[in-house]
Amino acid sequence: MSLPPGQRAIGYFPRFGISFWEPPPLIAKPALIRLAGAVTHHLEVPVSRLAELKRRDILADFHCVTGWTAQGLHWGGVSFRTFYESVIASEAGPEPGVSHVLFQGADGYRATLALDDAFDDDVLLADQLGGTALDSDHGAPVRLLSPKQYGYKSTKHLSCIELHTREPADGHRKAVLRFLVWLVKPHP
Ligand SMILES: Nc1nc2c(c(=O)[nH]1)N[C@H]1C(S)=C(S)[C@@H](COP(=O)(O)O)O[C@H]1N2
Ligand SMILES: [Mo]
Repeated sequence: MSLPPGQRAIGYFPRFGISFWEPPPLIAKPALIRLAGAVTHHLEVPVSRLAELKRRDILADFHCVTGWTAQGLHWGGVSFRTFYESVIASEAGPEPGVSHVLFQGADGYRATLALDDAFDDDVLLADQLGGTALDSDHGAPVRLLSPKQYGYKSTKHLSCIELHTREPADGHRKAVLRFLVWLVKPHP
C-alpha cells in the first residue's frame, strides 16, 4: 500500500506511545471494558465477550504521526460497529444524539473519534495480531485499531468506552502526556 505524505516504512512494528518509558499497565483479571458517558446503564463488559461476536480480520498499515509506518499488519477482532450494535446499543442504552466516542486505556491514555469514523468498516476492537493474542507491547488484551487514522487514535489496553453527544475535551490528566500529545498533533 502507498504511504501517506512524509511517512517512512520501517521493517518492524515498535512498541510506541506517549508513555513508552513506563511498563505496560497491569490489567485486572478478568479484563473488563467499562461503558460510560451518555448511556443509561453504566456497565462493565468482559473482554472475553469478543470471542462470541462476529469476528473480522484486517490487513493494514499502521502510521504513527511521528513518521514511521509499519506495513502489512494482520489484525483480528470485532468491528467496533458490531460491538456497538450488539453490546452497547442493547445493554448500555446510548442516549439520543451520540456523536463522539472516547476510548480510554488502562494507562490513562485517551483518544476521541467521531462516531462516523469509529463506524468505518475497518475500525476494530483488536485482540489479535499476526494470528496470536495481542501482546502487552501492542495493547493487550484489546486495543482500538483505526488504520485510516494516525496511530494515536488507536488506544491500547482499552479499559473504557465513553459515549458523548458533542466533542469532548480528551485532555490527558497527566501534564507530561498533554505536552507530548501537543508536540505530535500538528503533524499534517
Ligand atoms: N493506551 C495507550 N494507547 C496508545 C498510546 C499510548 O501511549 N497508550 N500511544 C498511541 C500512539 S502515539 C501510537 S503511534 C500507537 C502505537 O502503537 P504500538 O505501540 O502498538 O506501536 O498507540 C497509540 N495508542
Ligand atoms: Mo504515534
